[in-house]
Order: sequence, then structure tokens, then C-alpha cells
Amino acid sequence: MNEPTQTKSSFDSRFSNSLKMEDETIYAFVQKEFARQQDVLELIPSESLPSRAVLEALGSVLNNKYSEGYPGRRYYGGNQFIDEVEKVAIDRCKQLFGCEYVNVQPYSGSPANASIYLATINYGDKLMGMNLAHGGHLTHGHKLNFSGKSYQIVSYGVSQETEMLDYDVIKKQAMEEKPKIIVSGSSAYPRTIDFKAFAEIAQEVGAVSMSDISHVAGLIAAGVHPSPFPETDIVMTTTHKTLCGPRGAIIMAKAKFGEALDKAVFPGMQGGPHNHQIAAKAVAFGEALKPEFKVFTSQIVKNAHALGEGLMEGGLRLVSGGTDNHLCLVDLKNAPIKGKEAETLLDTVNITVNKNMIPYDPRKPLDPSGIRVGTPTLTGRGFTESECREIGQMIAKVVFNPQDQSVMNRVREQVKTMTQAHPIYPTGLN
Ligand code: DSN
Repeated sequence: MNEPTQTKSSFDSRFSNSLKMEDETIYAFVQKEFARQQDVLELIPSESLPSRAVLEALGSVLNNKYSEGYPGRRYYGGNQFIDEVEKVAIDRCKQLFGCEYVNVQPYSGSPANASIYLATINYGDKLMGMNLAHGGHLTHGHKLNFSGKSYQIVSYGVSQETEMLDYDVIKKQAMEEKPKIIVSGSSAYPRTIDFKAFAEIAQEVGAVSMSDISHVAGLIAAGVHPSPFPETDIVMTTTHKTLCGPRGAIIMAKAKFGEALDKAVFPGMQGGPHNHQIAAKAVAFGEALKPEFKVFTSQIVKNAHALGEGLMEGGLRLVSGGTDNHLCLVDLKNAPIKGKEAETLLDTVNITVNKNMIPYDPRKPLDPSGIRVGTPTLTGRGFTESECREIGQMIAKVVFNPQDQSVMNRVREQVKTMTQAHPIYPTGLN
């Protein structure tokens, strides 16, 4: 039997066929997801709308290149342009955050945090981080995560009374526990974090200070939230939240940590960097350096405040009584449905949120008392305070009237009017 042979035309089609021509199944799902994003009010605070230019860099031929190593020190030939892209990303990032050192290669937040621990502490050492149930992150010491399995974890939380970080209590805990590293930063904390206070506590107990600024990085870059620099030793951020870049992460630090961090990222944790992603990070940093980005991030915060006002006007309680940043944590204890049901019900009226534990939550993570809502994506679409306030009221209506179909229909119509008035990528993406 003859083996099939590659003809010139079958070979060429690989380079000329669009996604639509090549793979109808995946193309159809991409189109459906585009339409879904257009038709919903997306309130997940860790998501945002990257620019068309960022998406273009992600879809570029830079994807094709291997480049283990760092600019000028690669294990593969042909990296003259890849080196330049990485250097531009590094320079822009230093300018944006005012840091001495940056590594732009981390694939995402979790491997970046793992690299930091690898560079600074030994397995079994004490790591102090924020309790996930109080707003921390899995990689800050959750027992099911590599961090909780590899290190001795000391968790701090928020005060039961104020639902905010109490730096005196955290300091006392650090003095007693003497951790090797103290991680500040959160994924569900609606208040300003005093990174400087954390760095001072770490210094007093002889620990490395590390801030995971993933959620508020865009606000910090624009000066809308206080920066962890220059006090903090090492800072990690993902690039796709309020920074509005590609999915990915970076590690910034004082210069003295640079060599150990470079070694920990490669070859310690990762192989070849994702060059298309690094190019997209560079594009996002360039965008964030423009004056418009400060206006945009200030609007994210104003919108979150208005969203919170609307939620409270609708009868809901916000954890800590409000927000200083891009998100609100909503306590549904006085509503007839809790986090899991609220997430599902809100999906049916095209409002996307995520269920979330609240501090001292008596319920379980898969069926918690709260939801988390935020404004980066809405702000990217041009929503302003009056609409965000109305959205807060709409959410309250839904969760207080889960059986009332007329409420659901009315909210669905309101969502339709709002989303049609604010199209995403109005000139298309192809
Ligand atoms: N899972 C992300 C969030 O939603 O906040 C953090 O990694």
C-alpha cells in the first residue's frame, strides 16, 4: 500500500488556511466565546480586556521560537530579534514600576511564586502568607497547593471586627513565628494594602519581603495604589489583571536578588520562554506607560466604588464596608441564596461573577457565603459610575428575588441595553 505523501498544495494550505478554514469546530467556539463576552457584564475582578495589539502579539510568529536562557546568553541560535523583544519588555517594565531588576519570562503567577520561593528559601522553611479564605492566594500557603506541601505555613488573616488587615497583629505573629519569607498581597481583599508596613515587619524579623501585586498591578503602575517599591525585596505580578496584558507574570526585585531569581526561573522552574507572551507583555507595558492608563485605572476604582454603592443600596453588605480598589467582596448572608447559587443565577441573566469565601465564612469553599465582583473589564468597555451603580442594584435585585421571573427578564433586558452600548473590539479581531 502506498503511504500518503505530502503534496505542495497540502503543505501550503497549512500556512494559508485561516482558523475558520482549517478547524471549524474550534473556530465556532472562539466565535461563541467572543459573542458571550460581548453579551455579558463580566465582573470577575481578575479578568480584563487586553488591547487588540496585545492579542496580535500573542498570535504572532514569536510563538515559534525556542530561546532558553536570557538575552545574549541563549542555548539556541537565531535569537537576535527575540533578544531585542525581551530587552524592550525589561526596559519598559523597569520604567513602569521603578524596579532595579525584572524577569519577564514567568509563564504565569503560580510558577512565578514558586520560582521566588525556590530562589530565597529552602523546602521546609517557614512561609507566612495571607489565608486564602481571608483573601489570599493558593500559592501563599494553601495546604492543597505546592506551597502548603513544600513549606511550613503560617497564615495571617483579617480582623474579625474590621475585616481589614491589622498590621500590629501581623507583626506580633511574625515576631513569634520568625518566618523566612513574608508574602503580602491578595486575590480578594477590597482595601489598600500597606506593602511598606509588610516590608518593615519582614525586615524586623529577618525575613525576605515579597509582595504579590497581581490584582492591583495596573493601579500601582498608574500611581492609583501605593507601590511596594522601594521597600519590598521581591514583587511578583501577573500581567493580565488590572495591567490588561497577556496571561503571564513577571518578577521584579532589588538588584541583589537578580542572579538567584534568574536561576530559579530558568533553569530552576521553566524551560523555553514564551516569546509571543513576552512581546505581548512589552506591548502592555508600553500602553500602561501612556498618560491615558492613569485615567483608565482611576476609572476602574471609581467604578468599583459606584458598584459597591449600588450593591449596598440594594440591601447587600460589603465585606469591610466598601472598597478602595477594583473589587468588592459581597456578603450574601442576608440574601435567600448564597455564593454558588448566586453565581449560577446571575449567569442566567448574563452577569458573570464568581462565588467567593468571605472572612470567617461558616460555609465551604464550593458553596461559600459571598461573591466577588470587580470593574476592570467593564471599565475597558467604557462603563462609568452611573452604570456601575445600576449594575450593583441589578445584582441585589436578582439575589433577593431568585424565584421572580419578571425580575430576571427585566435585568436581562437591562444587561442587553448596556452591553450593546459598549461593544468589545468593535472593529473585530481578524
Ligand atoms: N485565580 C485568580 C483570581 O481569580 O484572583 C488568582 O490567581
